Amino acid sequence: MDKSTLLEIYRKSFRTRTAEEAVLRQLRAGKLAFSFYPATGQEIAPAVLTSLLEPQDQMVTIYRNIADVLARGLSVKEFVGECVGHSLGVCGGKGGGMGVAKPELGLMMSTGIVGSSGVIGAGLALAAQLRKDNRVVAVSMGDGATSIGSVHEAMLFASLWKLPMIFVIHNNGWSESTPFSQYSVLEQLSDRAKGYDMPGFTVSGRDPEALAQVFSAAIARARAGEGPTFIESKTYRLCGHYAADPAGYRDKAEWEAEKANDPLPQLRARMLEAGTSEAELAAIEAAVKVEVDADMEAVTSTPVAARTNADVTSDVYADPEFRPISLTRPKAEPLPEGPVIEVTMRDSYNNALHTAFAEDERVLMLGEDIADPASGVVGISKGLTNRFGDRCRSTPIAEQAIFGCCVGAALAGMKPVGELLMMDFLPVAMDMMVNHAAKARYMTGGQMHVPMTMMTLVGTGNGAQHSHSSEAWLMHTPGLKVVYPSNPTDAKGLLLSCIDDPDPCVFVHHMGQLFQKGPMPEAAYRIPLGLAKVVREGSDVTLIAYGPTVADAVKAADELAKDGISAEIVDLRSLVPLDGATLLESVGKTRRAIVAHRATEFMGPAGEIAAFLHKELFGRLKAPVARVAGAYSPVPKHAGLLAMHYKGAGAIIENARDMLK
Ligand SMILES: Cc1ncc(C[n+]2csc(CCOP(=O)(O)OP(=O)(O)O)c2C)c(N)n1
Repeated sequence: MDKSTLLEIYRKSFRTRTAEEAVLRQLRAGKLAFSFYPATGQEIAPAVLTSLLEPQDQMVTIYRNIADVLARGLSVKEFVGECVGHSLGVCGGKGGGMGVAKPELGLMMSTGIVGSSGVIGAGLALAAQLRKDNRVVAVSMGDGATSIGSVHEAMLFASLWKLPMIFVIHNNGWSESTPFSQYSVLEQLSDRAKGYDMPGFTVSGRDPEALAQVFSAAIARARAGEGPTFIESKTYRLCGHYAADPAGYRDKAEWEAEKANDPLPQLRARMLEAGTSEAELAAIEAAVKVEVDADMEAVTSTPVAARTNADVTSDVYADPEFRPISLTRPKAEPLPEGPVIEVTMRDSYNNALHTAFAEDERVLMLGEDIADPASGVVGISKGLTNRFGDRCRSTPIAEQAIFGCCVGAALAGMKPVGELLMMDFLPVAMDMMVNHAAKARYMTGGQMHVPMTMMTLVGTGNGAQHSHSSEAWLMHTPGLKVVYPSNPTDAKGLLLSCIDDPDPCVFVHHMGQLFQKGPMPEAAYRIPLGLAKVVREGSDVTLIAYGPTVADAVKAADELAKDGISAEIVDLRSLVPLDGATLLESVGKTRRAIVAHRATEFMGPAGEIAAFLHKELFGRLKAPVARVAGAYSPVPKHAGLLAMHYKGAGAIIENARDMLK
């Protein structure tokens, strides 16, 4: 290694250590307060890695990120400011230390969810591969993280698709307070790579030359399109898990011995032995201390900029004015002129996907069995692979990686669509949707966004684990949008809007509707999210429905008309954002409302809608808002039980008659 490179590695490592010590001093003095995860003893590997990466390369790091982000060039002020939640922080203080990102430096995300850096990095690498932009993605994580499933999913995807990425495992001997020997059956973690046919290396994290050798080879391999490498950098965590951790769980003598063997002074000593002068090192150290002191002084002495109530809810969605229930309707363009064809819901989804793929090269689709000739279990992706190649890919059965890749690819500026075969599998993908897709914009203070779409099917009638409608879980997550169409015209327009949308969207569709036919304009068009549709006008009661319950409402309205009851039907189309304006207009007129959905009634969407109507129309309603929804049970297989689980049109009719008695 040439002298100037080694000096730069020393400078970076020393800078991390100096910043860390300065933070610890301030924490102990009570001048700063935050959860701090020092990387004492782990500074050298990030310094080496970042001196080999190119400016276009990207990194995804974890909560113990100080060494990674400072080595990549983040200022101490930006890092410490963010950790404290200061407005000087790189994300304006919204993310905190676990949310550090600066895309101009290739720092795409830090995550506090152990192991998730792997699948997100795989998505960034997939984008790099599809765009052929000569970019390598390095993901870092701890040794403990290699136990979690998503890391294995990431390794499989990376190896299978030869993604340009590097897994950097900082094995510091501890997973919180659990020593390596108590959770690993392997002596060296790099052996995990064998299971994925990936080169794996274990190297001393205190040896710049050895690290540079494996990192250079891995970077070259990734850039050449040969795929990922797994590198375990062996160190010892010289600090507690967090700053104030007394680490009483570990052997004192062992800890003292490791401290005496601190890699940083030892590197310094070796450099002196090899001919670097004391003056050269002292000059580097003095400059670093001046920089760190100035930045720490800035954080401790600059007042935190005042924030407003509006700042709490900005950076959740692209639109800073976004409200989950909107009182202003978005503007809709008229449907296009030209041929209108009769298609099934399935064909309308397929048509929308073909339109999106043809219009924009950034659109891609991932999911199980979706490539031609299978074209998905229900055929939604038919013809996409034949026409657009591997932008539409079948994946292994690995929902964390499917949606992690969607998050990563979206962070890189792609517009991924991930298919979640059935909504019952949502818990498996939930970390990616809830902790990453939904929170990325907020945690990065609006620097990053995740324009991805999850398409998911409900109601297969195949029992408790293949039929449940869980849209309320998603609606309860700030940062996600949720839509649910009821007919082919809306399905195409809403799906195209989801794919265009700068925020993560979930597009829910129902098995019972898949082969229902209806008209659909052939040309491309969009239907804005947050715009409900009055399907039928009426004066006595408003039936509020979405997806398959719109058909139930129509059936009920036909029956009620025979009794002389005039029902208005509102098809919500979009659940987040919810079109409060249309709801108020309709229910303000009829003064009675019934909300119908197949999701569980308790804590379901209808509860929120009822609360909204009761508050806004207090004193004007002629009856409490009624709900027709799923029973408080899993969805049964037995047809008779199923009919009682969600009672459909019959219950809507009964409630309306009761209200109008
Ligand atoms: C999914 C998840 N589970 C548990 C935790 C709690 N947790 C935070 S750090 C940590 C230990 C991680 O150890 P390791 O991956 O070795 O990284 P290190 O802290 O040593 O850098 C755990 C279990 C978490 N943040 N995320």
